[in-house]
Amino acid sequence: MNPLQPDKKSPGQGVARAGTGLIFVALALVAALVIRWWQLPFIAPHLDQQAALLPDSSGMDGTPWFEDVTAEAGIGFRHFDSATPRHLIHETLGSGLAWIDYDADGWMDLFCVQSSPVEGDRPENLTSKLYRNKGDGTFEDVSNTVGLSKVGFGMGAAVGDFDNDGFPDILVTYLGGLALYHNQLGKDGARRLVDIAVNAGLKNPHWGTSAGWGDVDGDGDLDLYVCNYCEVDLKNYPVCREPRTQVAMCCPPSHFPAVSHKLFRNNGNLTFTDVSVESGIAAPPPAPGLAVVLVDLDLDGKLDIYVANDMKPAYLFHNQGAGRFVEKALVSGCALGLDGSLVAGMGIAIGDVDGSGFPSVFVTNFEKKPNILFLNRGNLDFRESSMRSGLGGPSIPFLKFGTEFLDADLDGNLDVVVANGHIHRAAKQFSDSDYPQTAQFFRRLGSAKFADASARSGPYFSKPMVGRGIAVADYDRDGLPDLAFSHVGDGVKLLKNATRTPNAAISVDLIPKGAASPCNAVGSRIIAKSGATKSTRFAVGGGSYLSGSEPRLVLGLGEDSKVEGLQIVWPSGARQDMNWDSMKEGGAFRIKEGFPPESLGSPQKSKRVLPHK
Ligand SMILES: [Ca+2]
Ligand SMILES: [Ca+2]
Ligand SMILES: [Ca+2]
Ligand SMILES: [Ca+2]
Repeated sequence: MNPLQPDKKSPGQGVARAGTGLIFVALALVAALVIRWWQLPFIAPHLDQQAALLPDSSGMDGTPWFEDVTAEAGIGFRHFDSATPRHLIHETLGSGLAWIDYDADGWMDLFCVQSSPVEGDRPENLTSKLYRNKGDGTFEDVSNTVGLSKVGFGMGAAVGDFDNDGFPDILVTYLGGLALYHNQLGKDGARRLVDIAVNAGLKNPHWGTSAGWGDVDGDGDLDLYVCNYCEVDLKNYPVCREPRTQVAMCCPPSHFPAVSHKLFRNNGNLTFTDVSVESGIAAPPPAPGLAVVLVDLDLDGKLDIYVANDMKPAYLFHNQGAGRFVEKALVSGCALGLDGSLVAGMGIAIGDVDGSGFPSVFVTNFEKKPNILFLNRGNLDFRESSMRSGLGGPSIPFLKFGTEFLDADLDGNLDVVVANGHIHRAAKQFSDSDYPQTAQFFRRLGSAKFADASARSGPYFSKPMVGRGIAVADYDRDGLPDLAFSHVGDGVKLLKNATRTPNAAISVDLIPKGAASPCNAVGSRIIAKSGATKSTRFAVGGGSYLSGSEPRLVLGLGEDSKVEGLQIVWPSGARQDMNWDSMKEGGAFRIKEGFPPESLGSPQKSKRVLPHK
């Protein structure tokens, strides 16, 4: 039949055929719905559905709420933007920040890493900055007093008391070198941060990014891991363009060779030895590393190292004892992301999110790909749970960097915060995303289940910025953990946690035998038992992206604490049961290994000011 000829069949037949068509459409719809329904448990709930799971409020009923207090706190740091028409890959990675109580007065001070032009002269005023916490909600710039005069293309910061004198020291990574700021007492009685990297034998002529401290050989002092990104020859820098639009952009790291990362053993006499080769760190294929965490992943008492690499398999360095490592990420199921795809690993957070007592690993990822949650089942067996957990789906449109777990409302469940921002300044010209992006806050609802609560966590989370680093600390000591973010070419932001909650918390500074600072508790953990369930907090080295959080461990007790007992596991493996009755009202404590807790006072709930309307 000629399809153009009018249909000669009766109108009745036409109706019947139309009816059949409708039935087909209806059947297809039903089938689609059935498939959709069948898939539902495997699909992250839509944003609105997730919001519906949360109490309806803006921090008024105890849901987490953060206020930007940067200006009134006096944090005036602004990151130098190294952008040039060359679109160098360096120009987009940003710099980090770290909390350090450099004067050991109990108030966390803030160290902000500064960048510079990638090539050519470096203006003298581009030093990193240290802001001393005055204890009244404000900070003062003490960069000159402590002697921060070094300029360079600064990347990451890691805090540790490597000489065990009770005063935290700080390692800063640069393009082409390291600074090791040894915290010393000046003649005038004030603290000085003196760069001793050269005399200490810390040599890394590569492009260091994130770094982390931890005692990997069990001799009582902190050793140092430094990630290296890639080796770029600035004289022969290629031109990279977005394939479809030909818009110029920075080249991906795959254009450049990578080098092995560095492990430095602390010799205990203010010097270090490069043990990258003999430790096994240099054994796997070199990869562009962006984040590292030192944590005992299998709880065998020896500190392991997990490294997020950019579009290369992650490293899991399993500690065999005496600081010798075997790389096991692939066989452990934590090297690759969804469906075995490569992860553009940017940042790492560690936490027990399912009450298993094991540290699970959360890794941030590129845009159009989800953040990855690896649930830790013990014995180095990881299960990828990105979409099921609710952390994956809502993250897909964003390009993700720094991240931390924190119990923002002290309900006993770890929440997650993530900094976002594209790497391409012209992203808008070839993508449906933009260079500045909004950060995200995920609230934990149950065992390894989270909901995107960004829209109701404070104004910062709806303001697009080029986010990179995140560091957590309770800077005002009201018991609620606060946040600091770094951004490319923009100010650092200090976010005060202004959640209205009567929840109490235990916060502990752990000081292992032979150590003098809680910075050296890496490898310790506290376990709160309530009935058959337990809740664990881990002291880790490194984490986030180019940034360092305070070493204090916070355990929220919720409205109706069911905690029955608290046990500390020290890096030595020694277990110490605490007298729970002396701690059950909450508060801040210093616990030295083998001794009962010393109270540092109750968190000042009265300081939980409630400025939000
Ligand atoms: Ca301080
Ligand atoms: Ca020190
Ligand atoms: Ca050591
Ligand atoms: Ca606080």
